[in-house]
Amino acid sequence: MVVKVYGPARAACPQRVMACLLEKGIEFEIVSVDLDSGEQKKPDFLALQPFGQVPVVEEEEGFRLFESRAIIRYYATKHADQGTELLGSTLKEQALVNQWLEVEAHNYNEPLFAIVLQLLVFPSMGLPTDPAVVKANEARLSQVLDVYDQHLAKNKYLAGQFFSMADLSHLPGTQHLVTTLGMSHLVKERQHVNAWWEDISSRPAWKKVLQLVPKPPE
Ligand SMILES: N[C@@H](CCC(=O)N[C@@H](CS)C(=O)NCC(=O)O)C(=O)O
Repeated sequence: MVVKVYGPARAACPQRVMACLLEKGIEFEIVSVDLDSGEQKKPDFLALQPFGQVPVVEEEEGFRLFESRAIIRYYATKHADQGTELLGSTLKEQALVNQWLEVEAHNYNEPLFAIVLQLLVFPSMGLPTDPAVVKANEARLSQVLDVYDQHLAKNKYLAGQFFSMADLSHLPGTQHLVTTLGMSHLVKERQHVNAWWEDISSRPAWKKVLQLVPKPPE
């Protein structure tokens, strides 16, 4: 089975899916969607994803799914017996994995995405950024990371002592935070968050995702 992943490899949400497929050892091909020209809002793509966003995955027999976190849950479950175990092995572990996946989607990603919009998306569209919005969301994210730091002082990974899709889901956003957003201090100044980030970002699957991102022209 070769899974088609619609989305540029540089975009965070498709990267979440690619990291999962690589951890699970599932073969995939990237079908590029040109977000800069708005291809995702054109009828052909809207037929795949009615909200006009990437990623979408498509299996050979035609099954399609969108929403990156739904996709990683699906493949972690469908292929539970191959590759890295991402779900947790008991009901309680699975509940904790889902809890932290929700925390990532809401508490963590929301302020982070607001900063991405201000510092990356708006400038690329020629729109002004609002430093007050950046500052307010940096403060929100900082408070979230304080909670993470306390939690990770007692737990190697978010759901306990095992790497899971909850940790994996943080990879694309945190990569932006420490590189393109220039906010690596938010990670580095927190001992336990920093150790966790060093650990999860050095996983071979994540390194491979980063290798798939086309380099910007010199
Ligand atoms: N909740 C969705 C969010 C999807 C999303 O925001 N995708 C972005 C790329 S990371 C996108 O398609 N941006 C272009 C647009 O919204 O027009 C998911 O996790 O899949």
